[in-house]
Amino acid sequence: MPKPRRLALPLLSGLTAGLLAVTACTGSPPSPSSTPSSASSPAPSSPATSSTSTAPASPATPGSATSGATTPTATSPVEVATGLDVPWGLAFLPDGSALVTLRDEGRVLRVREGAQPVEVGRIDGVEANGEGGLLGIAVSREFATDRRVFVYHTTGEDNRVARLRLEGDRLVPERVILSGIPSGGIHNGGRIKVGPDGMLWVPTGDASERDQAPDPSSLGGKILRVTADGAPAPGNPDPSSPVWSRGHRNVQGLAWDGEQRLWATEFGQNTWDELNLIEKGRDYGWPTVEGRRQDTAGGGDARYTDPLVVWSTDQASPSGLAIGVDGAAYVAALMGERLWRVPLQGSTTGEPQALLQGTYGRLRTVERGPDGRLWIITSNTFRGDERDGDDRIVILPASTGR
Ligand SMILES: [Ca+2]
Repeated sequence: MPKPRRLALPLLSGLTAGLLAVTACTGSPPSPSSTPSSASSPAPSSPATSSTSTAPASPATPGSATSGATTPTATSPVEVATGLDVPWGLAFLPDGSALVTLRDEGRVLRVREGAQPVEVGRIDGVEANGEGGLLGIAVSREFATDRRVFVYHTTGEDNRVARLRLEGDRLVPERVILSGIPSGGIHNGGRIKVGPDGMLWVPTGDASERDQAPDPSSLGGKILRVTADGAPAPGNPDPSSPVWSRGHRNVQGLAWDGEQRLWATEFGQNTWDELNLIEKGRDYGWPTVEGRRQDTAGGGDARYTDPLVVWSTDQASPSGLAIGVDGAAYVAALMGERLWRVPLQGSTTGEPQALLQGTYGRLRTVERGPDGRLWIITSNTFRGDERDGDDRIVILPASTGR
């Protein structure tokens, strides 16, 4: 278990500033590959890539993160929090601040650019265990009136989703809305999001019991879609079930593009990580298929839906996912220690590009803020090469993702 840590001041030393250079991998990516139909498609021109590769970040100076002087047009990354122990989920409030979960401590912080993070609550019943603990967090689309916040967490017996209310800077529990999601030391899913339809989307993992993924009666290895009360959402494939899609191993990234298509990242086992386009009622293949059907012995069954992009697991381990203002998918890679940018062209994908390689280490989370800038969370305090100031939350320059 990671050692207990305390929240620290934003750390903006020269050493840290040296780590802030935003780099883009301009060489040919060695292993990610798109579907045959899209592999030959040229990537759209990418101001984000060209600008980040040619305009290294200027060194941050003490006080810059707390002065509030940084504007959305800034060309430098901004550290908004450092010294966090396994920060995991991040969801924005209407005022542009973010709620952030700490997996092992079971705490929720409110993080604002230009201010110190403050604790807004601890979640009852969290039992951190391996990859389990307090994971995803989501904010109601009607937050201005209902003040609702949802969290996904591991207990001693399951994973579950709880609903709370944020009153001022205090989280007040309401109730558990969904329970009985299989849990384990690994493969807990958990990156909940409120969709454009206002429903709560809940990606789960197989909790290392792979046969749960295709089983429609299990909540493991699924993407679930429920109401704010945890009931199966209207329009689900089976009106009596929360299951939207199945055959997933461990989904930890969900995001919708501008046409409201749902994309999801998924951890493979030993060979292929995935970016999937999620469609209602589909089976995404696990455990019969890892990656694409053509790459899996005996996996050619047309019942299974292939991913649009696959990476070798050491290049990705894709956790968070966001769609940038530029319409591209941004994937936070843990083992791959980089931010992947995947151009999206309708329902097909262009060639992935690696950003931030060698900059921050393992990346757990990426989310698009209300002003369009991308926020990332590092994850070096868990299975990583921990460096001074880890783990940190960084807002990338406005040019990244545009
Ligand atoms: Ca799959």
